[in-house]
Amino acid sequence: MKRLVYLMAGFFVVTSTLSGGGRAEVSEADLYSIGVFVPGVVEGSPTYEMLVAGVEQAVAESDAAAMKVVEGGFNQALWQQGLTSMAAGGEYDLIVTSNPEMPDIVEAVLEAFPAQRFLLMDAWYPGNPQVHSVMFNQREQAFLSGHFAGLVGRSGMVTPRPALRAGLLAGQEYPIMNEVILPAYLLGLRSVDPDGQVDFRVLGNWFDAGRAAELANSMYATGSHIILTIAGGGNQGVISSARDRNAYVLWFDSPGLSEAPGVVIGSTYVAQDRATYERTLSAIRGELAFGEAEVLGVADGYVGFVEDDRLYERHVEAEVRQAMSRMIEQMKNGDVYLDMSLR
Ligand code: RBF
Repeated sequence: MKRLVYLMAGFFVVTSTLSGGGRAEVSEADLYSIGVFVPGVVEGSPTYEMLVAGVEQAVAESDAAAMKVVEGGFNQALWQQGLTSMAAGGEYDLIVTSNPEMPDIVEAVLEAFPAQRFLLMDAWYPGNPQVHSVMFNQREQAFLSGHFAGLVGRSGMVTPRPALRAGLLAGQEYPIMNEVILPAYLLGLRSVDPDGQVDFRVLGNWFDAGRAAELANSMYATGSHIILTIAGGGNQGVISSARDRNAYVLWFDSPGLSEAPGVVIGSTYVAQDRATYERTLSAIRGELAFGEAEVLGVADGYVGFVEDDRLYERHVEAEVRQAMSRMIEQMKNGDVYLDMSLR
């Protein structure tokens, strides 16, 4: 049984999740204590929802752990302060968080609190004995998205057009977005149409669905048949724009076809929930290798494209699905490999 407590603490909303049952012989002080820092808010953000779910599952499975979720909110200038106060309290055996920018943000916290351990998801931080990090091969993930966008653009699902144009909406610009996701998405599109172009737009935040809808309207009006949306709560604005125009949306990170059946027609996923669950459980058991940085991709089964969904069969032409399966197979068996290192 789970007990959820919502508290307002300064600018943070704090959620405590403690397993209630079967705890009689373990006192609070003996529990392995986990603080989850969400850089943003949980709701509407695919990677953060999976992050919290993964830790919850690990805590539920262990009879010796407790967790608390701290939402850092959308003001990024406050995140380091939020993490510092979590570490300063000395309350947590482990702080779990997720974001490609976290390595820079935790740097000072690591130095100030050398006993504090971190599990950084969706981030790359090798060689620090306080940190275990897990990064997903988003080059593969974005390539699959672009390849699918190209296949759909050349199918009977859209009116024929000379050169393909596919949209990408990002919450903000950051190195992984500009140097990995955007170029790999373009590469995937051009694997189908060598003259394909990506219309890249930036929302400027991770919540404004109204503004996201305006940007999406403009992208569809200027020829994009599909938009890959990576904009947190802004994603809902892209869906409403696509629905009005009978256009298509591509989801990222969590299986998203049921977000808007027939509108969200393709979705990649990263198994952030499973990866977080597994690493957190290892940490609780004292088995997690701190100092290690992992990169997980398609061949490892942690990055993929959703095929086993009836909505996918219903709304995507068989030829597109078959071509997509062939590409996924080539990535699984290593014939197609996209290196995740930054360059
Ligand atoms: N993704 C979300 O879904 N919601 C967010 O609030 C969010 N905030 C982010 C803030 C920063 C500074 C960065 C670099 C990324 C953020 N992301 C957010 C993106 C997310 O962590 C992940 O990188 C993307 O979903 C691509 O996998």
